[in-house]
Amino acid sequence: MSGESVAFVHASDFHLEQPPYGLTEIPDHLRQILADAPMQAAARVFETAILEDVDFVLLSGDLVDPQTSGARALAFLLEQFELLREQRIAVYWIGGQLDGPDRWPEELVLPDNVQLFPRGQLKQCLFRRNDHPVATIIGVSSGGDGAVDAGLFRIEPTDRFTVALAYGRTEASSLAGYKQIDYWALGGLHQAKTLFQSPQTACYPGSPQGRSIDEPGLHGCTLGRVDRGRTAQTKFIPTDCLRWCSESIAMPESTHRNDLQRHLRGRMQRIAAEANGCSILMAWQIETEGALAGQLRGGLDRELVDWLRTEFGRAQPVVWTTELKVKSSAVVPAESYEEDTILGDFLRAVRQHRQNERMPLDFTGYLPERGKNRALAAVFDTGEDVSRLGLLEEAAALGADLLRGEDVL
Ligand SMILES: [Mn+2]
Repeated sequence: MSGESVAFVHASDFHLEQPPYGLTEIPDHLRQILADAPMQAAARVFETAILEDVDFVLLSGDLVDPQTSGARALAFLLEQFELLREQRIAVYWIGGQLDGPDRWPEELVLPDNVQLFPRGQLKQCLFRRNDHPVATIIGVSSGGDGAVDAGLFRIEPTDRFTVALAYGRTEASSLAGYKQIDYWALGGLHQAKTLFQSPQTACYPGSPQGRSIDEPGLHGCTLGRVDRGRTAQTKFIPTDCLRWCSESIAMPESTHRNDLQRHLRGRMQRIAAEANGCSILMAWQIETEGALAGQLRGGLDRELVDWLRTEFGRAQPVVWTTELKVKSSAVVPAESYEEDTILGDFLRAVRQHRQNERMPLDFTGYLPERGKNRALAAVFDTGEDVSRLGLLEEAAALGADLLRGEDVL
């Protein structure tokens, strides 16, 4: 490609059908922000492409589930593609789990600047400038099994800058042998991840908008430029309008609540200053023992959440506290497990669940009738051992706090 420069934006996993989730309470002033966040973030991706005057946009799957998103999201995508067409920006799009070519409604005709790649077999496109081929773009929509089939990407070597669009899990070692491919535009991960960089690059840009506390921190897209040779210089561009954060602070057990508040205020001021206009959803964890742990579990936690929300939750930028949890390492004393009390019964039940991993944690009995077979039930379906053990540990500590001193039934 000797001397030709190329610029592009790479993004994936818009998930326009999925609003942010996992908040137990949603204040009125955040409703609209939450509802609009996925589309706003995607709009910023396209804005970036136009402002940076790129040649093409690479979209690596899971932009939208056409079956559940509703018409607004589909109309939005078409509108954005049209804006890019007006600017003569090409779009190369591979389908992921949700947005394969067979799932896109036939009657919604894509503008002619958009190339949606087929499933199952690699397709090769040439990006031309003034009729002169400048870059090769190859890609394939996901076969649905969630992994990149690297074997599909063998092509004849050329001297042009070459991009491969692929969706799903993969590793650096699976892609490193493909010397012909300069930039792997990967999709399917919601957190950004670079597998390798320079001279060749393989990266997942992540979703432009985090959806829950499991997708914390900055979200955005990747801006790439190739000036000389075939190596892309990349830059992460934040696009999220709502950011999930969590912080943990350790406090000695003798800490007075005023000192804890002063500490929290200082951290919140710093978080607000660094938010850069983005709304922040903040989860706190206080690591402490003894007296302070007792006070927090006994209602101070709720008071602090209310105070943090009043002080920072309605300011500009919004820093909304989603939760404040207490974590103490103090173990429940061994003799409590042998007590002939309600606490003893409770702790023995917890211990049984801890020792026998196959014993299901069945919470369905505590769910309202309507939630039993639905989304709410899925939340309690604890698949991972890590969360199971953590949950049981927390249950034991909470039980020891609340049940101590109760007699036998
Ligand atoms: Mn996804």
